[in-house]
Amino acid sequence: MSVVGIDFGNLNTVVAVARNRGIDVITNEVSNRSTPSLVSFGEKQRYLGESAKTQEISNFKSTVGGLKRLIGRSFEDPDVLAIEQKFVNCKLVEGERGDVAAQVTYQNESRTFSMTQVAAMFFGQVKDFTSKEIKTQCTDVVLSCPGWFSDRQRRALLDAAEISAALGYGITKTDLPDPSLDEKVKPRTVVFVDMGNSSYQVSVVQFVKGKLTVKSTAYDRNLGGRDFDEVIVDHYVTEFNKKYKMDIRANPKALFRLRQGVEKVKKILSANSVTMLNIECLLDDKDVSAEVHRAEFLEWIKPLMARLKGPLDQAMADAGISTADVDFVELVGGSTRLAAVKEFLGEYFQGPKGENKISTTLNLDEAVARGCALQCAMISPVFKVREFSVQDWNHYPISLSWDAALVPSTKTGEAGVSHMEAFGVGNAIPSNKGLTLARRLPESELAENNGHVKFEVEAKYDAPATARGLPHVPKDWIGKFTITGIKKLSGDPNAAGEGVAKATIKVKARLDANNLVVVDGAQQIEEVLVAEEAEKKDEAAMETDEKPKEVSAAQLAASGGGPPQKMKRVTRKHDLHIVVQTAGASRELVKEWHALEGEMNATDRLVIDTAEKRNQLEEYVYYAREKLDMAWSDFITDADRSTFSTELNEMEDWLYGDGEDATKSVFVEKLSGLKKKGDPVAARYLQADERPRAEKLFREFA
Ligand code: ATP
Ligand code: K
Ligand code: MG
Repeated sequence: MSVVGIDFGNLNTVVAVARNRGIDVITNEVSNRSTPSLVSFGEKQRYLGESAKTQEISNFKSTVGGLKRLIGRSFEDPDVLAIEQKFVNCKLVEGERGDVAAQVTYQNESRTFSMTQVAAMFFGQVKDFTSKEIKTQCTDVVLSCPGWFSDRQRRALLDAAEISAALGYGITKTDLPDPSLDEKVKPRTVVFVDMGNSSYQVSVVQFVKGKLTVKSTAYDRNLGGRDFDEVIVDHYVTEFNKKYKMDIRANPKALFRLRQGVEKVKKILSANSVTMLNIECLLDDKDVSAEVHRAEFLEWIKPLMARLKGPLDQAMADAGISTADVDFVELVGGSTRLAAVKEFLGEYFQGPKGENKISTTLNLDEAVARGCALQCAMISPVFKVREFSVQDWNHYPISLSWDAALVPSTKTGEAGVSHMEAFGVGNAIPSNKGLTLARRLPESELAENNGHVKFEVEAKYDAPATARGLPHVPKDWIGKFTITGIKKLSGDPNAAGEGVAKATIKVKARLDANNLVVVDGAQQIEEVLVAEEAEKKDEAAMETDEKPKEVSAAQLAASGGGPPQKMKRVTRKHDLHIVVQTAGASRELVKEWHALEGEMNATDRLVIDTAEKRNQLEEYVYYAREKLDMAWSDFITDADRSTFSTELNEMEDWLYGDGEDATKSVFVEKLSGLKKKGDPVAARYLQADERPRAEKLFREFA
């Protein structure tokens, strides 16, 4: 059993595992503590993570990045082409279900993969190196997910986790702090500021012993390190055009290389006041260079720096605190290394005596992954974690609605009410919500539907969500829950007097730990007056909810009941069936993608295995040739040696000629053919070599 946290970053992904002695960051197959979030589609195979990074320039248009930004986005989202396409080298197109998809060349064919699929490919690789490192299957996983993600984006992440198979417990969680903070047991107000490659998030968190409560969250989902790079890029595109007469924007590869060069410059400028930007053969074989000063960089980034304050003010206001109430500020994400950002935050939260509240207790690159692993440990049944609970904060208002025409007045609502805010801004996560609704049961509809009718409840984002930064969600739609099996019950008093029967329905809605709306309970409620005797018999047949209540004579008289002492009011209920439709991919589609992923994975493995077998054959050719000349020479006849040697030479020629594209089984067969010749010689040599040693041993022990 393993308990793993994955910080799925737009640029880098970090994995942590919870173990009995604490939480460790896992290194990947090349021993790095973070892995590029990239997938590259090749002629024969896919390259994932680190190996995709090495293909990024040579396989430019078929290397896909921006997975986190693009997963679960609809193609009609205006940000996709206006913002995201700028940072992604492959072509973005509309895929299944209107989702964003990547168009690439894979196995010499043009192929389209949804971002859910591409993310699943990447998660598969993460799962592989993690399983290797922890020496067990990667089973329970918590994936990080920015608080500003919509329901659609969250569901796509979970779908991707499912497609990659082993992430069976794929649960998302907003960024959580490192568990070590819990050691500071006094109630504390901590502000987490996370700025990574693509977005900026602020959360106000209160720690009380054993409990973390998120007080507010605020975001600028389009402000991150890549935007700081872009202002430098803009500057040098213009300058190099003047200086070297080159149109960098017209050449995507050159633009990408400039962006890479500029990112280095940006990092250096956090510690130095001046540095050089040098790129060899940027365009038309021309090298470019420029001296970049921190002062000018600060000037260029002013418009970006001006955007830092808004989310901070908003978070303070939503939490109902002032900066004076903040004990310390924890920085997370690579871009909080920017000197300008750090200084700004220091000043914003500065204490009355000029204290700097910026704390560096966390490893800013690994804190999120560690928090995810901790969260995973908390929800995993087999892992014992010290009492620690987390209460999250709902960022977008969510409402439930139903068809007003079908719902006349109920006990809890007014006539014609068909909409309610179910989970407002700041609502705790997780949390439950009960709804009591009424449904008319027209005889004609009952007759048409075999005595059963249905009732639909829809979940949507409420209008203010957009102002709070909700990414484009088609029709603000979250999900539809169709409650079926509603029938006309015998003694429903609602039926009396209106000419049309009415059913009372109780719906249980909840905001789950993933911030997803779940409707997983619905019951039809019936209140009936029954004679005490009849009720006892009835109880056996039907589940009764409440204890029978004493009913006043007046009430009974009004309802036309019999003698007061003999009657009881009883609530009966029966469970209704719920059909759920969400913004996630359908079961069938997830299955189809899962199967396709399995095939592509098998192809990759075959390609890798084939290369390995080819290598083994090649190595054996060199090994046997060397041995024939030296160690084996006395153990083979001259004639045999010369044929074997010729065969080895021919094999070498074949390897670099026709054998280049041979299959795995051909390599295996050829290797075993050579070994059939070589092994007996090797055996004779070994025997001869060992005899004197054995004799020596024998003498010593005799
Ligand atoms: P996101 O959180 O947006 O999904 P991510 O988690 O992949 O992205 P991080 O790994 O936290 O991002 O940070 C990467 C960003 O940090 C890059 O844009 C990088 O340029 C920037 N960065 C890293 N080191 C420094 C530094 N020393 N100075 C300035 N920026 C830096
Ligand atoms: K990261
Ligand atoms: Mg990040």
